[in-house]
Amino acid sequence: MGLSLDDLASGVAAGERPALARALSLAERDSAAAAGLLSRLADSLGRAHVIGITGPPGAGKSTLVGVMLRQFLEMGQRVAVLAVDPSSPVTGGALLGDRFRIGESAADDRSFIRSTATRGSLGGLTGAARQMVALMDAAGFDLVMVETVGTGQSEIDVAGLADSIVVAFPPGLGDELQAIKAGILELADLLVVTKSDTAGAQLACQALRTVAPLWRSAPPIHPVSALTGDGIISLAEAILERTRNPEPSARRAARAAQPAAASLAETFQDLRLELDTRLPFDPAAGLSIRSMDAAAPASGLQVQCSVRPGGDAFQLGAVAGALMTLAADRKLSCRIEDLDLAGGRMQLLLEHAA
Ligand SMILES: Nc1nc2c(ncn2[C@@H]2O[C@H](COP(=O)(O)OP(=O)(O)OP(=O)(O)O)[C@@H](O)[C@H]2O)c(=O)[nH]1
Ligand SMILES: [Mg+2]
Repeated sequence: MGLSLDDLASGVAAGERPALARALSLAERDSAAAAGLLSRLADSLGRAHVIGITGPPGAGKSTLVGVMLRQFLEMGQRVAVLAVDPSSPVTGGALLGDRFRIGESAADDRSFIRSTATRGSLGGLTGAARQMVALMDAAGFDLVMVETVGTGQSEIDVAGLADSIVVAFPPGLGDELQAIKAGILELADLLVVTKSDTAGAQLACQALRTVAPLWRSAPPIHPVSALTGDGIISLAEAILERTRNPEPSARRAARAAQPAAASLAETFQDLRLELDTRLPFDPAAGLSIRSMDAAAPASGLQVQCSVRPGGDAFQLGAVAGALMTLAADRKLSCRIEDLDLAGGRMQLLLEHAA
């Protein structure tokens, strides 16, 4: 209490844990004050590699984050974790064998775990969560891991925030769910099949391998088990490899760029053309993609997609995924408003990102 923003900023920049904890609470309750704090921390921003971890409820994200935290610490990294709307805590302990345990004191010095509840009802990441990630970055962590549950909008948000996007995919999802998740998969830099110790994990890997080449850059697939530790080291190495690769910051810069002054309708025509050159759609599916109310650009653009009766409705997932990525590249958001796989219809909404 009574600490000035200047004092708080220097505490955060010096990596002092109490200052960081206080700054994070400030971001949760007063975004204007947090913005003032972040403006004082401008010189300390942009150094951390932000890892977004998303995926459907119960995929094993929190468990994975806990295991990865310990693995990264063992690799000499300083790691902060932000769990957004967690339904289970990130502990890193519950499932792990001894070989993944490290001294608690070492973990204390070089790691920081925080949960936050977002106020957004759509499951999107709030400004507060973004500010919290920036504060963790300013505090000098090498890596910031952000866990968000995959409900739709949050993946798009995390995509704009993260340098590496990990999508956790549990074994045992049926065909239908797979198609819905296709939109999420398109955003992935790394696909992880969790719980590789369980039956069905191999099938899930196979299913992903057949789907992945549809995306414009097929992400690598990592089967991992938090229970046995299998695959954890190679996943951690793959992520660290990305921190050494200049592509992520270029991508972040591209995403941070100002949106073009084009109208949504113009941009959609653009997206539509690009989509055709990116995705090898099966002509037999009789795919139609069109925008509805181009006359009212301010309120977002409705996009209707359909396949002909008996056509492969799975293509709708591919369309959604591709449009989401192309939209994100242009600082637009694209989300699924309605999906009727049986009827072969899908409705998307394209908007300027908040
Ligand atoms: N067998 C096995 N079970 C796992 C593994 N990882 C996680 N689980 C179990 O899967 C369940 C869900 O794990 P969580 O880590 O809470 O999943 P989550 O994706 O964070 O879940 P939400 O935050 O609720 O979306 C728990 O019962 C875990 O113990 C694994 O590698 N193997
Ligand atoms: Mg969780």
